[in-house]
Amino acid sequence: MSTIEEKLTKLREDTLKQLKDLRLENQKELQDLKVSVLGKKGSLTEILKGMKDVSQEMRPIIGKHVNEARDILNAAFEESAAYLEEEAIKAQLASESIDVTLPGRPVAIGNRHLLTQISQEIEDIFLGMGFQIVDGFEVERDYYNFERMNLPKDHPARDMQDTFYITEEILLRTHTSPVQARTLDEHDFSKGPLKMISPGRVFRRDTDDATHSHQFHQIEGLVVGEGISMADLKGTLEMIIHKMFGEDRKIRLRPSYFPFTEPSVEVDVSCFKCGGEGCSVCKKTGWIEILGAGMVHPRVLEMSGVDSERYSGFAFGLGQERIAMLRYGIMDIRGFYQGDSRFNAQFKG
Ligand code: FA5
Repeated sequence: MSTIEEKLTKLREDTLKQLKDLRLENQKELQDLKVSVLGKKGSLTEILKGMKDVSQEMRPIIGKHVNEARDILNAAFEESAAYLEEEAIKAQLASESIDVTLPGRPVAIGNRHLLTQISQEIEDIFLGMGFQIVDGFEVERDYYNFERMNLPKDHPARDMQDTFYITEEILLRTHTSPVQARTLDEHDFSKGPLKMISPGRVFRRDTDDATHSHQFHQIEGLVVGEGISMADLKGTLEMIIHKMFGEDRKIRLRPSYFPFTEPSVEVDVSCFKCGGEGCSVCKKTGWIEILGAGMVHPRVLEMSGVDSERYSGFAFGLGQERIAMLRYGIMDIRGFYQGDSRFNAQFKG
């Protein structure tokens, strides 16, 4: 056997043994070994350098052995690489296995915002009485927000509801009352009386304090038909307030002024904090105002082309935040808008 053949055999045996002993996690070790054996500067190339000393007739034989050794080693490297890869995948799968017997993680279930709950509850009560629910525009025309509510330009009562103007003619609505004019325009009285409520967001240039916000929610109510009287208004208001706050809650109707109703009233409910004694929440009066109401002003009907001699109606606008505050003893209106889930989670509905 020539020296080259001996070297080849030894290289083959050593390499195969090394491959066997290779640590499983070690792809890099495998790669290094391959380079050191089969690479350009590897042991096989080194052995081949001895070919120049081999006789002419022996060269093809030795050459064949070299090729054989190279093929065997290449195949062994490929096999080891595949084996290592497979083992690595197995190890990864084992470490990531799912234990289906473990209990599941509880999913946090949220709840509707308290203001949504209040408006849905009120909607349900009125739907049960045959009212329709109407949507209005938060960005409204001065014409509907004021003029059609009997507040012509420069009317002093506009000062009660200053707002945010987008242009001279377009503003953020100060109340849900413009929906009255829009639905009166549409309603066909030959088909029966108009009975609607309209919940939504309104805006005012009010100073924010514990009970006032520059953005809040109202629910407008409107009933127009033949023979509708103040007694219907009072009965409806008493019914809704008792349903929302309980039969024993005290209610007070105070004469008031709104340009779009005549006569007008303001409705107060006895204070949730002091029960009527007088405290900081009710500003020492014992009462908290929750809504404005009245008999629809004949001019509002006429502007929609409704015959005010034949038809009459009542309207009201209640503050949703006030209702929620009264009901749950919420001391600060700002809690509704801060997006703190701890606030909302208290009212699971
Ligand atoms: C009005 O807005 C009238 N449009 C209501 C009305 C409708 C009267 C139909 C007659 C007929 P007022 O400005 O009083 O009225 O507001 C109605 C209710 O909204 C108040 O009773 C109060 O509960 C609530 N409210 C008013 N201003 C604020 C505010 N800044 N923050 C929170 N709630 C408010």
